[in-house]
Amino acid sequence: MTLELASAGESHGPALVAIVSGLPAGLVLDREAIDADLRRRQQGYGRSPRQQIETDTVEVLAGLRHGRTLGTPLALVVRNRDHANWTWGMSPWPPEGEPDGKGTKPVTLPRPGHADLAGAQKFGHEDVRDALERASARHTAVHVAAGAVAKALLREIGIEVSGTALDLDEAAIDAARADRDTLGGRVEVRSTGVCPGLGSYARKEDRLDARLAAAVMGIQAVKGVEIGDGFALASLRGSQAHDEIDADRRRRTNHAGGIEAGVSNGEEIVVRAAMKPLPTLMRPLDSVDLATGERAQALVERSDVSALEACAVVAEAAVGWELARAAREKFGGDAVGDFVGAWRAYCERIAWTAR
Ligand code: EPS
Repeated sequence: MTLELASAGESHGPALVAIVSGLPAGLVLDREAIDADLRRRQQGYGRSPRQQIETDTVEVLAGLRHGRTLGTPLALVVRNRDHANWTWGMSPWPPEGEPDGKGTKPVTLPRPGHADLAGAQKFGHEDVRDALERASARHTAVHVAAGAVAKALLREIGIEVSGTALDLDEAAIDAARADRDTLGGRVEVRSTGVCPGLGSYARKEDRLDARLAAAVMGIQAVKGVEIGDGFALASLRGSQAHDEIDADRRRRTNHAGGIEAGVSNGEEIVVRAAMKPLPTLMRPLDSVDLATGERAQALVERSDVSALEACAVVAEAAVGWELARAAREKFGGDAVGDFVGAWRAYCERIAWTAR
C-alpha cells in the first residue's frame, strides 16, 4: 500500500489538478484546513501582484463523501482565476476569434535560471511559453492541497509537520525590489511525533532521507537540501557528530535530524532547503532572442521578488506527503482505523511513545 500523486496544470491554464490514490477510507478531511494552507502559500512578503488575482481554494471532484475519504482516488482541483485574462493565449484547443488578452505573442527571450531555454530545446517548443507554463511554481498550489490531505492522515498517528522561512529579511526584500532584483533564502521543516522505523536501509530508494531530499529538491528554485546538521557534519569528528543513546533509547542530541541509515529514529525530523533567487528579474540578464539568434535581454514580466515564505509552506507539504507515503507503506490498512491500529500495535511492540 502506498500513496501516489499525479498532478497536471499550467500557470495560466484553466486549473491545476491532482489525483491522490492510496488513502485509507474514513479519513475526515477539513475543507477549511486545506484552504488555510492554500492561503498561507499565497501570503508572504515579496509576492507578486498575481497573488491579488488568485484566491486559491480546493474543489474535490471524487473520492470524498460528506467529508470522509472513500478509499478511492481523491480528485483535487485549484482553479486559476487569472485564466480569465488568458483565455485566447492559453486555450487548450485552437483559439477562436482574434487574439485577445495575455499570452498571444510568442515568447522568444529565455530567462537565465528558469526552464525557458532548456525546456524549449528539450521539447522543441518555438514559443518558450510552452515550457515555462508548467515549470512555473504556480502548480505548487495543488501540491499544497495534497500535502494538507497527507498531514490530516499523519495527524491520526500523532505526527505534526511545520515549515518556516529561516532568512526572512523584509528590508532586504524592499532593497531588492528597489534594485529590480530578486532574492532566495533557506527554509526549514520540522516533523514531530514520528515513530522510529519509517523508511528503510534495504534499498537506496527506500531511504527516508533520500526520499525527503528528492521531494524537497523537486520544488521550484530549490538547489540544496540537508537533513539535520547536514553539511556542518562534514567538518566535525565522529565523537561530536553522533547522537548518543540513553537507557530509555532516546538521543541526547539530534545532529542526525531524526534519520539514521535512511530510517527515522524517533527524534524530530529536520529538513532544510536552500532556495535560489527567483529567475525573473525586472532588470533582465543577458540572453539570446531565439527568433533572431541575436544577443538580447531576457524576458521581463510580472514576478515575485521573494517567494521564500511560500517555499516554506510548499516544503512542509512535500515533507508531509513523503512521511505519509512512508507511513502508508509501513502500516497499510484499507480503513483509517486499520492504519491507526497497526501503528499503535507497532509502537507497543517497540515500547515507543512520542515525547
Ligand atoms: C512564476 C511566476 C509568477 C508567480 C508564479 C510563479 O506568475 P505570473 O507569471 O502569473 O506573474 O506569481 O507563482 C504563482 C502564480 C503562484 O501562485 O505561486 C514562475 O515563473 O515560476
